[in-house]
Amino acid sequence: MKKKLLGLILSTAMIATLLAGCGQSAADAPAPAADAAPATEADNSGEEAEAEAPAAEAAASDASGTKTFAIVTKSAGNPYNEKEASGFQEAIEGAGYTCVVQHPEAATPDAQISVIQSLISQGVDAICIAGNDENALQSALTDAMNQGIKVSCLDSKVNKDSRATFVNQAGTDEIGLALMDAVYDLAGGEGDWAILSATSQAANQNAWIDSMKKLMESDSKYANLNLVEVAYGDDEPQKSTDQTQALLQNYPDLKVICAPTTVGIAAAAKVLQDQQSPVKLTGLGLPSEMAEYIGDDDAHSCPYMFLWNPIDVGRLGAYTSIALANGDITGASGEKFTAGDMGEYTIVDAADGGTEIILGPPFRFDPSNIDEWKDVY
Ligand code: RAM
Repeated sequence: MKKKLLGLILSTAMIATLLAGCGQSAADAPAPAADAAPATEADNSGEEAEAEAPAAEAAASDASGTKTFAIVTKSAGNPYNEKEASGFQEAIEGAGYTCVVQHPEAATPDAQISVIQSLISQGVDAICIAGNDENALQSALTDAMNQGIKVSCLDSKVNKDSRATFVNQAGTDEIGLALMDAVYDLAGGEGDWAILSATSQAANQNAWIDSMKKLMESDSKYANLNLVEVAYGDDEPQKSTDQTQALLQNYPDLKVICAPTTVGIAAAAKVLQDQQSPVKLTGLGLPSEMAEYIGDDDAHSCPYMFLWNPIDVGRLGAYTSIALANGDITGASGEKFTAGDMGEYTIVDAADGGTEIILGPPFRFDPSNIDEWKDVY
């Protein structure tokens, strides 16, 4: 039953990926797949993740020599992570290898450390991880690398000593600028605004927030904007809802909330729209979850938002893992490799002294294109 469900998810993800393509241009977007609905909660459960492990364990020790590639997401129950994993799995299995998908129970480093330890004992060939903390996984990932496992990260980076390279969804400052300008626009250039983030240790959200803060300090254009609080919803829907309500209560002059997390923005969108709040919302959201909240009028809470294709983040993570495990790349800056049908990518220097591979620019979703994308991812 689970296999059937997984098959269905994979085939819809594959259709969606083919339709969405690696490019992010809405102009090029063909009609979206009607059945590419987001995965259900049940599909994301930790139980599902655990159910994957024994099969992979068998495959990892398979004398046929088939390589086994693991993806470790931030946590179970997050449709973004599910889509990322589906792209990874599609590319790994499409290349004839074995895939292990692990969604830790919570978005914490501790939950990831036990998953990493179990993958080391299974003898997987590569681990691609979305880090729940930049530094706390170093010891576990170093153990993995010492066992010959190729370690890379995607979505949310671990520090440069804990990885060969990092598959970054888009340039960090590019995302920071897009979000900052959206806040500026929606606030009318001045007034109180707040951030609703994921966990306080999430490297990706923290990097985007730092980038926004630096822009506010360095560019007088943003001088009249007042960031009142960075709240943390921990990528949990209920906590994100509670934090949004607290922001509305504590800051009566609040004009804009920016949520650089798909879980946070969906929760905030519902609170604002249900309350018919005049506070406007922007950030990073999944079109499938945000379509009902995107609109220019008072009845909608989010005029526009940004994202990239999470399925493609997973696919690029998979092709990077394969190239590392096959010795085609080491993760050094300047190396090039072919990421299957996604084409050639070049590894570049990252700001933290390590390296990264950038998928592409962030894409803006608004009333003009949201219907095209809501069934894709
Ligand atoms: C959430 C996660 C993920 C991030 C997206 C934008 O789903 O925190 O790491 O990339 O939002």
